Amino acid sequence: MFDSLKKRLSETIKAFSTKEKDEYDKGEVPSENESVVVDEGIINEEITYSDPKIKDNTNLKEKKETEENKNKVKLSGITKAKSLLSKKVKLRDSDISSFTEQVRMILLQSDVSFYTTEDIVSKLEGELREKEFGKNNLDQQLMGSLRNAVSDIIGKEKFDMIDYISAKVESGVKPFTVMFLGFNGTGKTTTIAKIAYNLKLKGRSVVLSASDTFRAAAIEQLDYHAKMVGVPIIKGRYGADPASIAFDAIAYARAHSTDCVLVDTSGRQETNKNLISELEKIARISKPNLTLFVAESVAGSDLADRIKEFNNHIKIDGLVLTKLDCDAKGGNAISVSRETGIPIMMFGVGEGYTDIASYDPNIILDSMT
Ligand SMILES: Nc1nc2c(ncn2[C@@H]2O[C@H](COP(=O)(O)OP(=O)(O)OP(=O)(O)O)[C@@H](O)[C@H]2O)c(=O)[nH]1
Ligand SMILES: [Mg+2]
Repeated sequence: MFDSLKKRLSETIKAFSTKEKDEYDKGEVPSENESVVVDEGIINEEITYSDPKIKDNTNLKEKKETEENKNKVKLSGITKAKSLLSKKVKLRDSDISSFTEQVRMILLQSDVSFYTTEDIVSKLEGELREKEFGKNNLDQQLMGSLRNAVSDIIGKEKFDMIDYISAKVESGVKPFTVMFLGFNGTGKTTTIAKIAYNLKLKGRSVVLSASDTFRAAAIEQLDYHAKMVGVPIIKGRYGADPASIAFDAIAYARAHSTDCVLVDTSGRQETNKNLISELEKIARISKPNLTLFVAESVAGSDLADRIKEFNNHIKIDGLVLTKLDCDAKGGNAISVSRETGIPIMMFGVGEGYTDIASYDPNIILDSMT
């Protein structure tokens, strides 16, 4: 996951760390700011040591000024020597800028959105200017700073879809209805099968609603999964009103005391007015407790805008980001939630029924750093 992003970031960080370490070893760091880490004890010691010499002189004031100047020169040398020993430096502003510029380019080329990239880079810059870095393992320290900057953007909250639905059912929201929307071929039907499988593992009863009556073979596909997972399915004929199928599925759930109804819908582009109004009708009739938008993590940098357009018609509660296992760039996993204001609630990480992952920001951080 995120192979190209991870590789490019780690190469850039390694090259920068090696260059800084070389300069450091040559005594060239720091120079621009003289921003060194100073041990107060050593400075005080040196000043105390020079005081008796000053006292020996008759023209005390004049001599003191000369000695103070000497001390300053001496102090600067001591400080520098001490900084080399203490192995901690602040990075030069010019170095920070050239480093963060490279990070900016990598993030943008990895489909992280413009504003999210700017946020990450400015947080990273802030930390690099503030922090003092040890000479050794500089690459790991920089990676840690980048991780902090991204973590600030994606948050620390985890979300477990299966536990969430189970808790809702236990609190009396029954049947708990989930409606799945998304563009064509993003993994809606497969995600429904995965969620049904995992709910069943937790002892929850599930019924599927085959409300994609539009795409050829969509009903057979959901039927196949229903059989494999071992859950009932409510289906009609192709061209039938998808909202009426969802209505029947909810009625079935009420009659059979079924915990959850998972409503499949047909894939569509956000601009297709007929299909959007069909979706609005399904939502109106089934009144879902949760509306999930299923999107491919590999969708490209305009994904957030396309989801926002969709959200103008049908209120989306959460995102399921699928095909994370095929995503070399990782940009959407990093920025889509911040850009749309809609939380990612689950990841799809393969084609099998067990290939789902709860939303955990550490999955993103570990995949990129
Ligand atoms: N590698 C990988 N493949 C996935 C994942 N989720 C779904 N797929 C595959 O993506 C393809 C499309 O999945 P579907 O579930 O049919 O997608 P859909 O959104 O229902 O498609 P439409 O109904 O045509 O709009 C299938 O081959 C799935 O096996 C995932 O997380 N990783
Ligand atoms: Mg489908």
